[in-house]
Amino acid sequence: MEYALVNGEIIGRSEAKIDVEDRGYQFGDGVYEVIRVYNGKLFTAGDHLKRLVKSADSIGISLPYTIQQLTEMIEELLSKNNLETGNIYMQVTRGVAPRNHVFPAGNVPPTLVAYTIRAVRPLDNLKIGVKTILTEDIRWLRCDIKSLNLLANLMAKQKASERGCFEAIQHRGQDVTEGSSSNIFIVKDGTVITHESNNLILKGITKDVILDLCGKNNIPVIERTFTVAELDEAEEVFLSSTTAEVTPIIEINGTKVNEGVPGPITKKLQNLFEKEIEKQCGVLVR
Ligand code: DCS
Repeated sequence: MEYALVNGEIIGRSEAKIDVEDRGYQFGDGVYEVIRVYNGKLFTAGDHLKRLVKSADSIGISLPYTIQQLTEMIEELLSKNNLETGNIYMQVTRGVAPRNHVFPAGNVPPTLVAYTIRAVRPLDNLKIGVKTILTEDIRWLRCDIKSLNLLANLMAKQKASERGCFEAIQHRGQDVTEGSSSNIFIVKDGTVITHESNNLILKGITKDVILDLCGKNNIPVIERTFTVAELDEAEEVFLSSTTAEVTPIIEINGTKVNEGVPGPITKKLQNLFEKEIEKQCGVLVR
């Protein structure tokens, strides 16, 4: 039997019920996280939970649990579900109230839901790389909040999928922002470049691990906005996310990057990233 966490209680997943007037369901009025699990252990969970609290705070939802309590609850969930390799999906909404755009008055408790998803590592993508398209970023101006409102991201990803591609790289005018569900990196003159973490992108936990790994391993790195022209001319391009790790990008809008093979700096970072996973979660089965 699979279990889910609903408002602090672990119950059978099929018993979990959400009210039709839950504001997450009606308005997308909430925030979420996806946390990776390797060898039955949480990877970078503290950072994800901190970001969850920060996202919630920034839309005026205060979580009735500490990070310690949240950690204990999801650890219990993954052990009850015997999750070895996969993801924990977690979301918090502003709770249940009669439908009204205005936030409910009084002490409406937020709804907290978490469940587990079995998912092996994307080994083919990691080895071969993925194809992408470019698309205009039509999202709002608070992309730093991990909001449940993902329509623009879904539309971008769907467009990529219909063209046989894995990801859509978004740009605002001439500036590249991020993927529909990932951060984007280029390598130019041997330097790794990725968009600075401001309101236009999500400050990826994987991105931060990569920046840290670059720093510790003498790989030149800079956080700054880069243009579509720089993307087109890049020596290497890769994306990062909790589920995609460090994935090489080998094609953009039908044009090959680095002759269609993962580049040396991307491969080095993949290696360092795997070592980081192993440091936190134990040896990976390859
Ligand atoms: N940018 C966007 C828009 C994202 O949705 C994500 C992650 C990222 C960047 C990368 O952030 P992390 O490194 O912290 O994962 N999206 C999650 C999602 O919706 N599914 O998997 C990861």
